[in-house]
Amino acid sequence: MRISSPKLNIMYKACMKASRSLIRDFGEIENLQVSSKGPGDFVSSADKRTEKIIIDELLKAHPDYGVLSEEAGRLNEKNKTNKWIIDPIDGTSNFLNGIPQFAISIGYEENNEIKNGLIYDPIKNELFFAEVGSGAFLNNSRIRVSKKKNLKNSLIGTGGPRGNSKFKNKIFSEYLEVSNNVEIPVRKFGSASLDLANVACGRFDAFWQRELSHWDVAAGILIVKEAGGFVDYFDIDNNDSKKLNLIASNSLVHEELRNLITKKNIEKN
Ligand code: 2AM
Ligand code: CA
Repeated sequence: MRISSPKLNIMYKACMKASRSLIRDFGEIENLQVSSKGPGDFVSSADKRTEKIIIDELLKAHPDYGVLSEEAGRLNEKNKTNKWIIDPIDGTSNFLNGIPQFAISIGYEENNEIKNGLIYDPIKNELFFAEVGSGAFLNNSRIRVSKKKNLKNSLIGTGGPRGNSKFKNKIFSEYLEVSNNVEIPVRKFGSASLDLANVACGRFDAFWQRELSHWDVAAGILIVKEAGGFVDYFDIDNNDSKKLNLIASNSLVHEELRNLITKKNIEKN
């Protein structure tokens, strides 16, 4: 692996240690699915176990750094300068159902700017990573976003809504609008971090999703940008800065996708 940055090295080690336990847990889920008990609580304990390994390793290297993580919330809140942003299992529903599409996502933020990002798919053994200003990589190779020029021929991913979303109608109408303007059906793979990784390496031409959290996308945003892509936000809710509505794509189809999603005749609630 061509990781020369000290920060990425720390993130990589923490991720690899956690992924060994995560892979074991995933194997166990496949067994539990055929048992009468079902996976149930086991999944949330797998989430917590993975998270603990990652946080312990990251804080071993920098005990005073802040942490924002999906299950554990915030740690070391006094430190406003340095922060690890962690999603121990992104794609939890896939994981729970034995579907091999989930990832560990770790971002490092300094003075509110994401400096390093790493997304690891332990099933495909694919490691996506980037350091600001140094390009984006998949395992040993440099990656770039696609060169697709027209949205019509693009392969696009999206996600959501959750059952309790207040924006279900909006989300469905955006989905319809985009679907009516592309030839290849829109994909919903259920792991936002891997969707962003797919944009970064050119498998997807674009991705959009509402109501994402910082830990879902911190690493992915940097990786897409470092791969030459565009990331921006739509319909920003000033009352809820924790929920991100994101568009990520190559720069060539960005405007076209953005226009469709923000079109005036789209359902407003
Ligand atoms: P999770 O698996 O860690 O919960 C599914 O569409 C993808 O979006 C997953 O990466 C999921 O993360 C993430 N996600 C986060 N918040 C979501 C929301 N409010 N609705 C739908 N998906 C959400
Ligand atoms: Ca997530």
